[in-house]
Amino acid sequence: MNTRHLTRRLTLLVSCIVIAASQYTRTLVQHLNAAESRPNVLFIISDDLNNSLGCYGHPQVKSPNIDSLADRGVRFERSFCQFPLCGPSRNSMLTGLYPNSTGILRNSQIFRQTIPKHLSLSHAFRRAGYFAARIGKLYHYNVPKSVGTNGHDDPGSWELELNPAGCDRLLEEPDIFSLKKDSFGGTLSWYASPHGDLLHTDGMLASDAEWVLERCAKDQSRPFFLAVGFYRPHTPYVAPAPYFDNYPKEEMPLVQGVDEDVKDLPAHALGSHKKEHELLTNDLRQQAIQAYYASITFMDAQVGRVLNKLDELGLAENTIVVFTSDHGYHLGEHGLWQKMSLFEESARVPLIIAAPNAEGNGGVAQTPVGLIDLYPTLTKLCAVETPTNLQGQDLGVILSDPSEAGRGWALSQVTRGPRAKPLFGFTLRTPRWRYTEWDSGNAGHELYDHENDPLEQTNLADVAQHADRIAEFSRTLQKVAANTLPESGEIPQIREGIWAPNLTDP
Ligand SMILES: [Ca+2]
Ligand SMILES: [Ca+2]
Repeated sequence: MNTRHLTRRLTLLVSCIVIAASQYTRTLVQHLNAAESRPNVLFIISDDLNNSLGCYGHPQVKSPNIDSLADRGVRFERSFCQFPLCGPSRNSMLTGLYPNSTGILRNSQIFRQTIPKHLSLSHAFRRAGYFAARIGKLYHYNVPKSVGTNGHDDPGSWELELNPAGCDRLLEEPDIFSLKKDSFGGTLSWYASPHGDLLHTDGMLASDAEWVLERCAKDQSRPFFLAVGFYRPHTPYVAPAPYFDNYPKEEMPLVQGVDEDVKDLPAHALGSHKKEHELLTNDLRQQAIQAYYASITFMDAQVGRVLNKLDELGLAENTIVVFTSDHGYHLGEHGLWQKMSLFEESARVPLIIAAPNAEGNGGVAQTPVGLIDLYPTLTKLCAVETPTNLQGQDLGVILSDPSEAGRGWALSQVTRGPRAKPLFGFTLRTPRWRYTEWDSGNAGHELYDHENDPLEQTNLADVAQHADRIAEFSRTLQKVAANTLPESGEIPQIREGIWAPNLTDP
């Protein structure tokens, strides 16, 4: 090799080193810049809230604060929980796994008993250096009895936990009307309280959130993940009396034609019916709806306080705001009340994501999405390391362009029958159709055409004209449902004695 050749090779080598070094420096700088400008997250969740909100087109319910958040973010028209019950839904949402992979199919359990090493959403943020705080209900609580405690919480998910309890929990239970004496949480129950907003648990939650935000504004050395879990409109529907005045009882809508509607339904579709609901008169139904709507508007006012504080402190421009609910809620449709059905009213939830500077802000996404999608969406938006086994989709592309189709469907499930050997119901929602199977179709199936039947009153599952469509939906549903299982193919079981998170070997 002559000298000229050697010199050329050396020059090339040095050039490569210089280019590589400059690329490394650039990547490092980009990384550091990204770390410095990492957005905060304000995650707001309401309990048992269906889509009775102004921004979802409800003709009566007043929700000005949530509506204005929808105006500045992306509103998901078709968002669905994965299981219409607090505990299973929240565990799924906060782990990014389907209930069949968390093993949490009931209340009063937590994923640390089944898959203790999995990182929860806020735990992932903590590991990336975020300050993660919880105020109120994020994991399951027995409402109202465990309001004011940690409930069935996961301590490893948070650095700070605040559990206020207001007059609705500490003072007013003797005054609450209930369909079932002395039962408030699982039963229709309500009360127009003489006490003002700030004395109620949700008012105190908002005050606590204001206080935490002030602390975060003062010390911006770390970004924050602040989760605020309001209890209303979960039963008992207790709200300050003036909110009831928005909703004259006689103007509350009553569902008609239930006897005719239920004739084409498999028994399990109505399996969430409760005996005490037979005590309802039209007058009581209207009282219940009035109180439910009043509780929504009261909760909305508290959401407004938190959002106003975020603006006032100058934090809004670098904070992603999420607003959602853990599942929907029936107010008499198909004769059903509350949750645990696979109909639209029970499976559907409001979902608004306002990410600063997202190109789709102000838009509406029509494609079906799920609460399971929140985890990968938020971690990606904040460049937080995401566990590889998450089962949802990153909604980032939809936040940029709400007309993006994304995955194109959402899956929800529920159980019926004995706890030891439950029967499963799965439902698949596409932009136009809902298809439901009970026990893989052995215990009935349902098909609804939302283009012509948004109230799901006509079950088309046995209509010959739809036979091919049903066969195709059935194949898809069974494949999608099988994919909700973890790699082992088995639903994780509760392991006795495990509760505390494993913080040292996650
Ligand atoms: Ca709930
Ligand atoms: Ca029907």
